[in-house]
Amino acid sequence: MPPPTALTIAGSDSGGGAGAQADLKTFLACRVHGMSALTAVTVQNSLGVSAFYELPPHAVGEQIESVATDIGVGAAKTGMLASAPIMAAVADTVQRLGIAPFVVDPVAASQHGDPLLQPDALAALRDVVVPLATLVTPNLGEVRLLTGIEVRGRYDMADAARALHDLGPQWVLVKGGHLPDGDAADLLYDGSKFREFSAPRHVTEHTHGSGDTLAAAITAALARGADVPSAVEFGKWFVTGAVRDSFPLGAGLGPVGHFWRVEELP
Ligand code: PXL
Repeated sequence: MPPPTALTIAGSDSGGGAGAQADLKTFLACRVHGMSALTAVTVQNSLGVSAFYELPPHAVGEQIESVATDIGVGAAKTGMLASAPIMAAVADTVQRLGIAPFVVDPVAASQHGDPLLQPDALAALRDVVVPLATLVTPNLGEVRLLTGIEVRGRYDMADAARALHDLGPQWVLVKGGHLPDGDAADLLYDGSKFREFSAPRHVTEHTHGSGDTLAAAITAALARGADVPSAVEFGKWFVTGAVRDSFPLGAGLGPVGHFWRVEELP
């Protein structure tokens, strides 16, 4: 029996810790066959992103169409989408081919704060891509960019989730990991019910790729047939282990460890 399949629509991280590389490593560790439609290539190491080069929007759409019409896509996720024209191509292709479940990680900047979106692309992310999502997974910086809401504590997270849900996705996961203290708590909302997912916080600066890894693990679980709350629970468990297993690399920020569920070799 072939494994379930998952597709990432994302940018390449030459350092291997985030982006499409993190997604594919996560898919492997979660035992799904990973596929990729690259949107852009970043020039990046542990010190940051020094440049990125976009693919033509039609090339992004063609990659998605090629794998969806032959191999099939059990679930898909987006990461760095780079520009409004690429977002339009992704939205058009995903809608036309009925690709679902569709997880949108609304990536706007790297862990170092380097922008991963053209300045005019935020409106397209909010108006064209987020409304198609089965689940959207913003961190608190992305919440502010998408809704204008500044989350300062747990109580603001519910308001933020409501505002995000009003943009049109089926489910919203507001990630509270950037709040200053307490456990790393995320809030899931489907327009009627809130559910909190909490995990002990591991203090490390080596968290490059943690958001991508969470969204990819959720996508893998959806590809394996889980419903959204179970997939989020699985994703939270997977990324918590990966953050615990993160490691230093280069002179800057190291990545989360995708090996932690992979068995030792003889
Ligand atoms: O972690 C967000 C992210 C997504 N995609 C690419 C990235 C990063 C962060 O650096 O480089 C390609």
